[in-house]
Amino acid sequence: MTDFFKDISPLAYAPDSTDLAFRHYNPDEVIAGKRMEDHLRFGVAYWHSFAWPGGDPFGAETFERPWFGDTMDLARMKADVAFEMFDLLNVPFFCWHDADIRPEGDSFAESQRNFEEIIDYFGTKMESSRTKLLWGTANLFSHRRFMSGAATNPDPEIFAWSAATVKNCMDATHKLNGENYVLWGGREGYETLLNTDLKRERQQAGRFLQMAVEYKHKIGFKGAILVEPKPQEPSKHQYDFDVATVYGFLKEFGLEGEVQMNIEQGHAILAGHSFEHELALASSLGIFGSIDMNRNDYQSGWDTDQFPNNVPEVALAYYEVIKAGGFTKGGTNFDSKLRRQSLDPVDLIAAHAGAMDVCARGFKAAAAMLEDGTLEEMRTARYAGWDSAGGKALLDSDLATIAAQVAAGSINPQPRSGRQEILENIVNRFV
Ligand code: XUL
Ligand code: CO
Repeated sequence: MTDFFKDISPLAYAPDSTDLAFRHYNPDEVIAGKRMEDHLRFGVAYWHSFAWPGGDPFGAETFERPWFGDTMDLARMKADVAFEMFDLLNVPFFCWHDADIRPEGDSFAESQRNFEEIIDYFGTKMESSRTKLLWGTANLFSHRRFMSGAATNPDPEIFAWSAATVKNCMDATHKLNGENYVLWGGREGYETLLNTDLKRERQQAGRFLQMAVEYKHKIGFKGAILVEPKPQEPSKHQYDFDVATVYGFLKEFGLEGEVQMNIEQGHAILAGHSFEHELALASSLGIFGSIDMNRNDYQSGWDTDQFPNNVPEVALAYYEVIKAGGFTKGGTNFDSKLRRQSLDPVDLIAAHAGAMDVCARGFKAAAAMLEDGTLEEMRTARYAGWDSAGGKALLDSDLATIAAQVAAGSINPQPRSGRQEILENIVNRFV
């Protein structure tokens, strides 16, 4: 045991508590036939909670964690504290990048040794922990070698280094029985077209993703491969812009059916969409996988990775998740970091507990809206014409036949209300 969380006890479900507790998240409560914990499948992001030092463009580290430093002993202490927090929160999953968990070595081989040692340390800790791995991923964006991209780099040696890194991260995810493997291409894009061969870079990215899928099958990894779209930041333009763009990319490289989406709230907003738009689109394309539930600050217009705190927004997102059939291998990962003034261990616990409660409230509202059924009935009624004989025949017809019918006067459309305010009022009854 470390003493990092020494004054904090495991959090309980205590709806009337004014102390550190869950007031809405009750893992065992059954909703729509399933335990809340099994619906929501919460995950802690190792990087923001344990590796991020609290810097911003104007100031460096504000968090002075006792495990900060580049030794293996400190990496093990970080793991000890992380698993202590997973226990306090009773959280079922966590996620990592290779770079979050091990010190960088002087060579690839040394980094790999460090990484494998920590993966084995995780493995031992997981034997006596209830927290499992939601996903692993490779950090192919922080080190300066990746400044011009990983798979899309103009230098083939960086492609090779990245491929080797992904191989090791997939092996480790497989070893720890991870449920998914994620690829987010933060620097798979460009700063200026003046120095960029866009066509070549997209080909490299496509081949790289094919290699990851081939390797998954080679090692018998049963988890899902997930791509996480984001339009920009850190690159000015990123190739995995949004769900629609990634779908086109998967089709181009023959990967539809092999790859699903990890959709992040803040990334959807950066792309000019709502979160629920991205979720609904992925579901309609059959590529919905998992979510990163963290919001941006709407004034700054940047990816601030804050813990969720807006119940109505979260409710609309889970509404789409439930309609998509819910999570199978995916879950709700908090890719969220504290504000840099939130220095204390209790801030870390309160941030997660509050986020879990917000998600629980949103999820319950979403399940109740679906159970009530009015929204779905009104949507179905809006499209009823398409279920009529005439509506069905239309799509099998042709322009000339349709034109003749319209000219004969048998088709005479009348505008009908879209009922948006009434629908919004219905949502408001549940949130
Ligand atoms: C960055 C981001 C990443 C991915 C994993 O915006 O969301 O943390 O989730 O690489
Ligand atoms: Co993310």
